[in-house]
Amino acid sequence: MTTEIATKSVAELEDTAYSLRRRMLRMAADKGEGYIAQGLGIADLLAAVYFRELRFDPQQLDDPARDRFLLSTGHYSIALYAVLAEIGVLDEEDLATYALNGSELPMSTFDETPGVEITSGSLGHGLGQGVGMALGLRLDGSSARVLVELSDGELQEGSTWESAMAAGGFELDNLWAFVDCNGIQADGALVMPIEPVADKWKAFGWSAREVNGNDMAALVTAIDELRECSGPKVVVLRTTPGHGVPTLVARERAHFVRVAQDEWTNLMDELEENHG
Ligand SMILES: Cc1ncc(C[n+]2csc(CCOP(=O)(O)OP(=O)(O)O)c2C)c(N)n1
Repeated sequence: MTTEIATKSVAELEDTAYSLRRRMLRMAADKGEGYIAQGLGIADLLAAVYFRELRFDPQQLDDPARDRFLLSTGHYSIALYAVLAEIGVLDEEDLATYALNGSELPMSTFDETPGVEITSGSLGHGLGQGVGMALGLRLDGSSARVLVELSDGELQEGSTWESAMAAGGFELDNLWAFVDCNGIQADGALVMPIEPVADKWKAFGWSAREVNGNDMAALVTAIDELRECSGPKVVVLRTTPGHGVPTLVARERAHFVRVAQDEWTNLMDELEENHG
């Protein structure tokens, strides 16, 4: 039995995204490092997905009728753990073990962690897995949907476009993609030119919207509009790595953040100061 987990207003979702960012900063501070900039960038997406779109019961994680959220970018795990704690699937104490040896919360996601649908880390596979799940669900006559997060870096991988073509060709109404276009990859800016992103998805038969992924009202509107469309749907999110924490936004190399212990307190102060 699936449930609508919650339907929050834009203002409430903004507060939820702030709460997710606080949790992420605490996790990174405990560990002393992490992929925090990307996590802060997609906090708004995770708040909107988990508190407005995804139909599933956190008490029944194996329910075959649940909507699935796949985080293709395994290294963004810190963001997924934050939202899983927010909905009560993970405990507060679990979060303090982020990326420690032997932890249930590895730095790249593992499907044995409660609430985590796929193991990731090797990029470029999430959309293909999503297509397979969406096809399987359709064959089973299920109304469950598959929502896949992926990154702009993954748009440089052929497997992503093979999957996009298959989804368009099979007219998968039950498949969504959310592309985090944060403009960075491991060593700085994106290596390959990927624009025009939305037009490429449309060419493969997807309905597409492009929004500022850190503007909750715009994000929610895009999702609402796409829900009415048939076939696969994609939201191209222009996000800012480190959103909410100016020092991280200004940081030239934000792919992996490691700072001194007292500096984490300053980053948390900045997040609080910037919360309207
Ligand atoms: C198939 C594959 N190639 C390379 C890597 C190494 N790697 C880890 S994160 C990363 C950056 C990828 O960029 P993007 O997916 O856009 O993520 P972001 O820059 O937002 O962290 C790379 C290349 C990987 N994990 N998987």
